[in-house]
Amino acid sequence: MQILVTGGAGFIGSNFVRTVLDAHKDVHVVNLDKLTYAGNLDSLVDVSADERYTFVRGDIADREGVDRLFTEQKIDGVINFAAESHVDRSILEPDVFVTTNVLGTQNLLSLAREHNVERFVQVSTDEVYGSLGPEGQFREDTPLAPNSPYSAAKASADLLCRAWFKTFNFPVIVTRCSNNYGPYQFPEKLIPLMVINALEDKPLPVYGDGKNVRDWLFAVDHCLAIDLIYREGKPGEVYNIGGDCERQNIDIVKQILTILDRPERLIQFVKDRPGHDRRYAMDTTKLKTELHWAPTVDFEEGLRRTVQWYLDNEDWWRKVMTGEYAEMYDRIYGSK
Ligand code: NAD
Ligand code: TDX
Repeated sequence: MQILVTGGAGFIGSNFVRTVLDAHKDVHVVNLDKLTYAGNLDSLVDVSADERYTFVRGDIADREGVDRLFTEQKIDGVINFAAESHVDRSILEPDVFVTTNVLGTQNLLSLAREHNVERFVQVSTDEVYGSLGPEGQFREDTPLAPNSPYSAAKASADLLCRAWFKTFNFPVIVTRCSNNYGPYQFPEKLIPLMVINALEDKPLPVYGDGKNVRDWLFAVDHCLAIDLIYREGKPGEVYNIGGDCERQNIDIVKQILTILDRPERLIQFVKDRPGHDRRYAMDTTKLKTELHWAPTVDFEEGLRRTVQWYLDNEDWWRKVMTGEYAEMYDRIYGSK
């Protein structure tokens, strides 16, 4: 079986490529990635020589390029991770979020259908449901109410997937996962950004009152869920994935400082993110009861492993924190 993984050089995609090659000896993976600022082949050095792995540089929104790929390679299934993924960037530069997350997904769906691909998993997010108050959880039938340009673009792609199933009977499954953390995450996201700033003795910028809640899942557990859903999920369905692990941002930041033995005076409360969703929490009953999935790494253990990974892999993160990173950092935090 040969699968096309898009965005495989990113955080979750690279964890997925490794997980799937480890788990299934009969699987070949083609990784199509544009290598934006977030794509990094250093995250895949350990699999790059595997004969079951092929890398193709390209854009999911490029019709000719993707058509050529489907013509040259027999692709049985697609797992679409490729996206612009950072909410703060979507507030500053929304256009590319629509181009990649919406038009890119539509291009992939169209060409996958033309080439008779048998399975398509769209990797989506809990953010499409919007924001929760203090009670309740998102279910698969919770109405979509995205609040950021990022989540609006992801929700649009989810709706295109729905249409491809309803109109064309194309076998698409949508997965919606909560916040991931773990090795290889780009240091613009909360956990790696705080770890690296703490290591460098820089201020840790906490938005608003720091009491926004996210539901955290170790990335490999997300990857195992997607692999299971790819194999056993029902076409046309949506599956929530989450860690049953709600934490306030401020508590995570303090936990990181404790692990690193750094002082809390590094914490700096800054201007809130516009449209900042207050709380996310996922009801994962469907995935647990129908496909018997459960997370394997608990948060405290996963956070320790993640912090240790950044301590052990300074070369990896120093390389990605070059010119573009510093410029974007100033644009996001300079105004806060
Ligand atoms: P990431 O930003 O780390 O990686 C994205 C990857 O996609 C990069 O390798 C990038 O080069 C590639 N890419 C971007 N535009 C492309 C294009 N036009 N064509 C081909 N490749 C392109 O993102 P991530 O955190 O690994 O997220 C992966 C997917 O999971 C995304 O679809 C995201 O919406 C979803 N998701 C992420 C989280 C999370 O907490 N990170 C949670 C739920 C869902
Ligand atoms: O500097 C920061 N300070 C801060 O307080 C950053 C970067 C974040 N935050 C807060 C904002 C959020 O409440 O931390 C929380 C997590 O922020 P991010 O890491 O930016 O993630 P989030 O906005 O929750 O979105 C993530 O989870 C869902 C991913 O980036 C998305 O791709 C995914 O779909």
